[in-house]
Amino acid sequence: MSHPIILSPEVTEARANGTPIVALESTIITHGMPFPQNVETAARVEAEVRAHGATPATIAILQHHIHIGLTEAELSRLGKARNVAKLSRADLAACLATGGTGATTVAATMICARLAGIDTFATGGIGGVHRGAETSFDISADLPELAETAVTVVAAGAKAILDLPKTLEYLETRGVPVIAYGQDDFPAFWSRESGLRAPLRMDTPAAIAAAHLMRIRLGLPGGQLVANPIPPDAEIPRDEITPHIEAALAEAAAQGIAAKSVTPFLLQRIFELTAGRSLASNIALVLNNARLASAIATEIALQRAKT
Ligand code: PSU
Ligand code: MN
Repeated sequence: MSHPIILSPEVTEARANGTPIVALESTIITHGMPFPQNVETAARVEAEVRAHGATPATIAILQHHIHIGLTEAELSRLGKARNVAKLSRADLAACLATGGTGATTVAATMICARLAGIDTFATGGIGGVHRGAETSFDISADLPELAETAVTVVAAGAKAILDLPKTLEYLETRGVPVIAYGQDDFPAFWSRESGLRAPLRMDTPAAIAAAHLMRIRLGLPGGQLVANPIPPDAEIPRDEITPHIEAALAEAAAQGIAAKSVTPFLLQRIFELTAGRSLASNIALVLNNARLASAIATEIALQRAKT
């Protein structure tokens, strides 16, 4: 039986021409940013990938199919729609089977990218181990997915709404390479530094591409997390963002927010509490990740052609 996949015309053409493809997630559009900035940002991220020699493939579930690449109309419909399901590994198949509309998280986007033969994926921040996970057991399905699915994910690290030391410990346990790009410190989304040293550091897209291909040669099933620091001019100082994070976490606890609602609730509250500031930074770092992912995808294609 074949996979229920529909490639956009642009992705079909890229496949035919051998143009490198960069996967993009859709939960950042439906649950990570407010309308209309979500649709504008999605279009700008796609344009950034094209400007750097690769083809964007935003992934979402529409009418029983995994869409690899969305048309402009599909993208803006998704960005405006309400009640779009947030899909991770647990709910991807059920949404496809019932014909619902679904946005893919990092975990589900990795699964779909792998099925479509795409190696590289750019996003903003990944899910991780939540603070208080020792009692709530809230660990994002993004983390075990990185251990299982061979896609290189470029993110700006993880948000400080999470427990970053526990997130790094989990990834180490599951054998996921965490590679800081161009620095030693693991970046913390709005901040270039978290105060935690990343387990690995690489300074070029070529090195990241070579490591990706070597994992495949070794038969190692998982992916790589590339942690790309936010550009300096878009950074928000840690003491500025910390009180807003604390406030959002306290509200989530008071309102008993649980399971898959936790991350969207925190993201939305932090956007509201910081007004435009965090959104502008968020957009800048996603564009920055799209550029790096395009360079990595290009290198993977070049190096693969040589072997
Ligand atoms: N973190 C962000 N921005 C996001 C997300 C996380 O800074 O948009 C989204 C991504 O789609 C990620 C998902 O895969 O939230 C993780 O949700 P959860 O913590 O419920 O696994
Ligand atoms: Mn969770």
